[in-house]
Amino acid sequence: MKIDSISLLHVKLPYLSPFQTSRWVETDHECLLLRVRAGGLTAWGECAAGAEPSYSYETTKTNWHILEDFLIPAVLGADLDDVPAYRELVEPIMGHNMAKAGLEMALWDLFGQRDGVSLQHMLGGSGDRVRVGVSVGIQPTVDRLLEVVGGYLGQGYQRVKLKIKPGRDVAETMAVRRAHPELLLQVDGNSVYRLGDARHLAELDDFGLLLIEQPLAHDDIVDHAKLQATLKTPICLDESITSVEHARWALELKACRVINIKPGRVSGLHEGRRIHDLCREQGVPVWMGGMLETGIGRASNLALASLPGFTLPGDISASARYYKEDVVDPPFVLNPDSTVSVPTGPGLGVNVRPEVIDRYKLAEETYQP
Ligand code: SMG
Ligand code: MG
Repeated sequence: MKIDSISLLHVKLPYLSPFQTSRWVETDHECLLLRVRAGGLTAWGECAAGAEPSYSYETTKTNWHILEDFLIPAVLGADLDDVPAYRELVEPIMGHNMAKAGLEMALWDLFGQRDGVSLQHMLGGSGDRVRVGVSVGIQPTVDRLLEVVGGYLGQGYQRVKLKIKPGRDVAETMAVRRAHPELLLQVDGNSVYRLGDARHLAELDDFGLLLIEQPLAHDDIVDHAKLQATLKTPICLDESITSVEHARWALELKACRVINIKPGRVSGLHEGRRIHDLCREQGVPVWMGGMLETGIGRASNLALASLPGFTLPGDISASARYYKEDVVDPPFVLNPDSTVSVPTGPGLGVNVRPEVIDRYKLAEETYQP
């Protein structure tokens, strides 16, 4: 298929409230959106990287550089008919998974629209809705945390993830568990702990958690294996898993019992599905992570999360959890059973609102063959 143009749109959407993890705080969602035009169709993608290298080394600026200088020229110079051809084309480019995944998302959308098939169908997903939860950032006080969690439960979320860090972990988790004895509850350390914290982290074993997400360093599956051996609670790896090979190594080493899949982190939906397939073969549960995406990335996450191995609720909340207005219409809403519906239209199946993107746009550039 001949591509007519690819545009990069750098946007910055303010969050309704700041999002604080163990190591950084975000007040806005900065990311690159991609618009691909071909054969009279307009397709969209979204890169998961933010303004700062805090979750990953990638940023909006590194995404722009890698897309402008390598990925976009490669795609504009080729005649691609499917995603595997794109994967082969970008394989020699090392790293920069979020940049690769953003363009791959737009190509899935394009090929889906061309063939009149939904992304869910292309990926092999099924069902009209996906079980979801909400990720709650670190709050100023325990009372405020209980209030925020209570607010989300009132909205219908049935699974809560708490961000934790040293000094803000055991007491906070205990307070939420005491207030909500039956709640599906999990915590996320975002790489802030070290193996020396093993005894302390074992105190979390008392709270019936679904999992402890990425307690140790992003590149360390060796100490995660040592830690998992001392904990009752399953460890779930997030930052450490950037490919299906990493997933295989982590499972072989018994570094985790659950894996969180984020298409951006693993270079795209294609690789995300391979990790799903590997975990399913081995009976390891997976769930869909979140990067506080706009409705474009959210539609993509929902399609992949409808595959059968995604047996735990995803970090895929309603648009109103994050933004005053979303870039898609209609926005994503929470169903009363703590699910979000999977789009059914061709490709991503969302209506993108260019006027909203324009309101939050910092820069735009279009590239042609
Ligand atoms: O709802 O998309 C969401 C947020 C989910 O907590 C969430 N993501 O480490 O899992 C994680 C964090 C990374 C956020 S980085 C901006
Ligand atoms: Mg995480």
